[in-house]
Amino acid sequence: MSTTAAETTACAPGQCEHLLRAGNTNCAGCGMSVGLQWLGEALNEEQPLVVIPACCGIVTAGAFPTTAYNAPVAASTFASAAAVATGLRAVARLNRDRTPVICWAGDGGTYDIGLATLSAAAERNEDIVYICYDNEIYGNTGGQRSSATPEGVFTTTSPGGKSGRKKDIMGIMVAHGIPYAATLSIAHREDFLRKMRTARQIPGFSFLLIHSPCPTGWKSEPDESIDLVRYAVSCGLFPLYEVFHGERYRINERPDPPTIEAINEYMSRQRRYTSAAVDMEHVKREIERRWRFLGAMAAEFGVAEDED
Ligand SMILES: Cc1ncc(C[n+]2csc(CCOP(=O)(O)OP(=O)(O)O)c2C)c(N)n1
Ligand code: SF4
Repeated sequence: MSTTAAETTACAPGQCEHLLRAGNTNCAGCGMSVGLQWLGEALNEEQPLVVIPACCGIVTAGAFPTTAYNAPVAASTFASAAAVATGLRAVARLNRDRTPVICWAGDGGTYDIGLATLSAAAERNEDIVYICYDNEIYGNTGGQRSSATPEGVFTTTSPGGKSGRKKDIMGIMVAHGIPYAATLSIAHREDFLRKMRTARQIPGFSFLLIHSPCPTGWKSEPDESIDLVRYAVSCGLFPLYEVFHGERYRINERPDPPTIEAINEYMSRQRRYTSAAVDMEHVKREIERRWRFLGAMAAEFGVAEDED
């Protein structure tokens, strides 16, 4: 009997869950490390093909012939991750192989430099899971601002604190009408794993956005990373929700009405926020505006918990 490509790339039993091997170069407290470990767990012994553009995640791979990834990884240019994944998917399809093809990219590669090929792959509804670990800066090159950087954050290229709001990448991806888009937090493990599995199971293009703490860039304590992203969810700054086929919304966690105290609990533990540049009333109004929109969409076009 012939061996399929899927069989030749299958992990040894119990091995694939360790997509990220020990001894990698990620900083202590890096959200990317947790995200990669949970991605491996969610795939449940399926070995993916992973495409990674320039970002901290490709530094993690290390130098040939050693690597911290327990899967084949293709390093792409910043701008081409989704196009390279499209090619890998096409070859796999010729071999009748449903090996998961995953893009793993930072916010610089997603919101900014890779957006054109990301949009094109989403529009063609390629059978790819595109995952953005959003640490809200260009981390790998020392912490420059990206369009994911929140208002008021100090970076090397926004020394007085960034002006202007964080780009709504979820809104952009949802507008493509893709089968699945979702936000994930490493402080919400079950929700995280479920969304990873949903993305894998739904045919066509999925987009996952992980809020990914970066102690080096956020100037926070590594052991506070999980607490920080938990605060971001509970104060309403990072909504946990999913959208099916560009129109059916499900909110996974409803925060209390935002308060300045709750927002401050999140910001004050990170030295990247310049208090002079943060207009807390404005941040609170922005959170309320976002939640009015999400609440209205879920009320009008909601998906029940047991309906996908
Ligand atoms: C076209 C291009 N511009 C700039 C660089 C240099 N560069 C490599 S990684 C990086 C930052 C990536 O930021 P992000 O995608 O947010 O991932 P992170 O480093 O935060 O993990 C930059 C600017 C590059 N490799 N290619
Ligand atoms: S710079 Fe930030 S994103 Fe990059 S490895 Fe360190 S903690 Fe992770």
